[in-house]
Amino acid sequence: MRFDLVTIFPDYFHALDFSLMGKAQETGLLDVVVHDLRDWTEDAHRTVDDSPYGGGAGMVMRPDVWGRCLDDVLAVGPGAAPRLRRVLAIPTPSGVPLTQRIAEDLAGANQIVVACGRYEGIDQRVADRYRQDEVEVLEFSIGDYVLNGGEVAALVLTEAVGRLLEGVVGNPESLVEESHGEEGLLEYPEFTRPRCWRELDVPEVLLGGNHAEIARWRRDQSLIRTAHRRPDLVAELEATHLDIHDREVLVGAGKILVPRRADVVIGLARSDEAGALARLAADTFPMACPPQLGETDIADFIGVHLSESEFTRMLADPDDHRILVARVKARDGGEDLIGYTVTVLGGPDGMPTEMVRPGRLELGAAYLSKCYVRAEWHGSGVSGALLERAVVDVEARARNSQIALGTNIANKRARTFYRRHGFSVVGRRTFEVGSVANIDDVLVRKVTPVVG
Ligand code: 6GU
Repeated sequence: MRFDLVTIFPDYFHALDFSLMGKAQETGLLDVVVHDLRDWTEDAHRTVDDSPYGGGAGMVMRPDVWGRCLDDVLAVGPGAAPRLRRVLAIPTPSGVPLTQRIAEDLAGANQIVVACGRYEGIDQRVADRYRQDEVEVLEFSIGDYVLNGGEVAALVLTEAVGRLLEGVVGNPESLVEESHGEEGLLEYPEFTRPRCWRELDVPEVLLGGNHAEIARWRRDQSLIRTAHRRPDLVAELEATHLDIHDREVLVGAGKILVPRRADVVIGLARSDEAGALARLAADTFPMACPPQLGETDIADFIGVHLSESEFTRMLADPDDHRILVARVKARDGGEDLIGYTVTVLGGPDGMPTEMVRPGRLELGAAYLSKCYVRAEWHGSGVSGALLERAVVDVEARARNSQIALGTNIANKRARTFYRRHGFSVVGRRTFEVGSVANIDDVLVRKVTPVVG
């Protein structure tokens, strides 16, 4: 591959004599030729620019000087080899954004000529004329900021394309596992020795040899980073490439993709949300009930346990009743509550004593008494994100070593969900809904209190 870099500052490109680009030039994988545009001027002052037609600040580079130069460098016209793939790349802040995809495409060219403009740029007819000469013309930008000239962008293009040529980068594997890979996710963070540096520890999971766990952690980090740093990339993600765990992680980072794209925030319920919580609870509670339960029994339960005044009471006691909600931006600009959890941290009447199973369920366990998401958002990952946030919240309060819950034995969906989140069945309890005594599985998960 041959690069011809045309500039009025040839010294800029000494940078390409170092490191992998320097080695690629020495070994002949890469041929970089730098040209001084002023060699194609014809006046004593070696002038390359003039004032813009139509007025305005700054100077514009003359097409006639560029034309003589590019004719020579591209060897267009009679005698040119037509099968060669030639590209004229023109750096400009108004060009198309340079991407890895474009770099990969350009790596298949035979010759790339980069025309570095200074001042306000190059007369537009230069790009337009060479397009007619069966040269691929690419006006490109390297980001949304303004540089003084195209030289730095030319360096960027040369390195981005050059490193993709076979043999330039020693280990070709390092070309595939990088940010902006096939998946469209940013790379996960990397760590090396020392294990503890300035009181910062390397994440524990990376120190063990559990490769599945490490892969999972790294993917989580990639998803979270991408959501926080590059929402534009999240918008491009293919929902079908994301499993339920991926979706839960993305929800924790503020992004829902399924069933429709939305921004979501999980946080503690506010004291003025008792009414909204009661409505959400009344809408979602019936879904967890077994089919044989009558409507009046369900309505009785909702009236007694899920009333606005019950939520007001719980919200007034945030030390013991932790209520987390998931909020999405509503179409009218407001917010909708789409899911919630209630965790009772304990104290004398915290854990329902009928749930306690000595040796398996501790008296001091936190009790996840509610975890519900509106039916239209099932499969979004919101419930898993809420549950994991509830666990973190329990851990942060450092009062409990377990979290326990009950779910109707007929609710297979719930049992599968809680198992996937590290819960296991330790026994059963009865759970009254209206006049009916139902049988629940009791499930438990260990939590690790955060000390300090
Ligand atoms: Cl390619 N050229 C200049 N002058 N400024 C830029 C740019 C290019 N890309 C971003 N800013």
